[in-house]
Order: sequence, then structure tokens, then C-alpha cells
Amino acid sequence: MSELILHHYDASPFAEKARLMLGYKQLSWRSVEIPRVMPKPDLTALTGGYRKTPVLQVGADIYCDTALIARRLEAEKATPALFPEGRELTASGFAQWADSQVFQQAVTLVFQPASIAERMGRLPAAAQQAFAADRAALFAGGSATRLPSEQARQQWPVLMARLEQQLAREEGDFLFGEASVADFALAHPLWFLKGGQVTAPLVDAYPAVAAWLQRVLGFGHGAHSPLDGAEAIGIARASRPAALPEEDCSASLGFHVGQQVSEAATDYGVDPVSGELLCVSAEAIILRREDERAGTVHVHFPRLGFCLKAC
Ligand SMILES: N[C@@H](CCC(=O)N[C@@H](CS)C(=O)NCC(=O)O)C(=O)O
Repeated sequence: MSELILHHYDASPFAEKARLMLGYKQLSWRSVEIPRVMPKPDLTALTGGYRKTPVLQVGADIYCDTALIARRLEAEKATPALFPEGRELTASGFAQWADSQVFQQAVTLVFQPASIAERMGRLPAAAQQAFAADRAALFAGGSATRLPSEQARQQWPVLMARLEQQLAREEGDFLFGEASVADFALAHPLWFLKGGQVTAPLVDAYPAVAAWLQRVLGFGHGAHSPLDGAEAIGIARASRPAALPEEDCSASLGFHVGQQVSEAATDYGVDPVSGELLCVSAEAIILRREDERAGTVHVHFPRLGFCLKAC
């Protein structure tokens, strides 16, 4: 069976979400460190242009976006569940809100001048400028905009007070009693804030929240060992993509299997990935692409937050 390979970097909050989900399920994985800014030639050889962090590779199958990575990990190992039976919508809906709304607030708070000076002040000026230019390009053409910092500062206490109340009254140790994808999606923006002295009090001022976060982080990352990006590409090249799901509803969207299409995120990092449409399942879109280095790969995207277009 193919190993799970996570393409990521340490400082990425969404990568932390993926690492914690791997830890929660006590899965073993290989760790490929990718650059924080473009270009990312080894990653895009696999994805065909998708650049966000993290990406999960299983042989010649490439999974973009943590919403879909969560589902792939659930398929890998059903228990403990990320989508507990009967609470699938609550867990995934909450996770989608946390991944977008709460993360957006956390990003604005982390990028306040005092916080960014603490986190990046020791980097050479050229590296700071390159990072700022890369992130400006990341947001070009997408629907997401940076929340004004005044707004984030005013709204954050409301979110935290609601969370504090929920956790204080909850009988179990996690958001909805037992742990689910919702906990990991909310934990990563808070982990991001905890990464600096300027922003850590935005979490630590709420005792039930801080204690819950420690419990979620306590799942750890699972057993992992490093892998070189070029080796990961070699693994894709030497592997055959997994069998496709039997269900396909491309026709209901006005597409057909075998058609040349492109798929892109709609919020930010909207670089399109082109390929042959293989399948539209209930949750995912799968494209086949040929890459000079990686060979034939199947690239999987979530349906929510992405848009499929005919080429
Ligand atoms: N919806 C995506 C969001 C991923 C995301 O925004 N990742 C950030 C890092 S935390 C990113 O890609 N930043 C730019 C980069 O790494 O190139 C997911 O759930 O995976």
C-alpha cells in the first residue's frame, strides 16, 4: 500500500491542521518540506499548478485542500472519526466556517505591525519583501480580501467569548463532545496566534479555550519521517493511480468524463489546474494530468470552494 506523503512547511497553520489530523488517527506518514513562497517546482509537478499548503500525496493520487485531505484520511482509517456518524454536517459545516472566517481573522491579527515585527523582524529585508509580494500575488484574482485589522480586533473577542461559553458548558473534552474535524479546523488559527508573544494572549485570556487547544494539540502529529521532494515525484511516477469512485455526476453539472477542463480555488491561490475530467463524486473532482517528471497523476479537489471550467 502507498505511504501517505504530506507536502508542507512547519509554520503553515493549515499544514498544522493536517498534521494534527494525522496524529489524531495515529497514522504514519512521510514529510516533504516545501518552500513557503513560489516557485514550488516539485509541488506543482504533482499538482499541476495548485500551490497552497498542504498537499497530500498517496502514490500517484494528489489531494489538494485540507477539507478533502480530511476525507482521504477518514477513508484511510475510519476510527477515530473526523466526521462522526450523525454529525457529518455539523462537523464539516463548522470546519468550513472556521477554515475561512476564523482563519481570516487570525491572519489579520498575526499580520498586525507589532506581531509581524516579532515574527519576521529578524529576516533580511529582501526576504520580508519577497514574502509580502508572494502573498499579494496569492490573493490576486480570488474572492478573498484581507479583513481590516480594526475589524478583526473588534470581532475576535466575540468569537472567543462564544467559544469559551460552549467549551465551559460542553460535557465532553471537545467542541461537540467527541473530537471531529471541527476541532482541528478551529485549532489551527488559534495555534497560529499562539506562535507569537504579541498574539498569544488573544487565546490565553480564555481559560477553557486554552485548555481545549492543549487537548487538541496533544494529539500530536503521528509518526513521520522526512522525504525529499524529488523522491516523492519518483514515487508518483512509479505508482498507478487508485481506482476511481463508481459514482460520477459530471453530466448533472454539464460536463462529461474525458473532457479537457480546468479546476481552481475561488478564494485565493486561484491558479487553475488543467487536465482530463475523470470523475465528479459527491465531494470531489478528479482530473488526470500527465507530467514530465511525475508521469500520470490523478489530482483530487474538493467541490466546495472550487470551480470547474471547460477548456
Ligand atoms: N483551503 C485551503 C487553505 C490552505 C492555505 O491557505 N494554506 C496557506 C498556508 S497556511 C497557503 O497556502 N499559503 C501560501 C503558500 O503556502 O504558498 C486548505 O484547507 O488547505
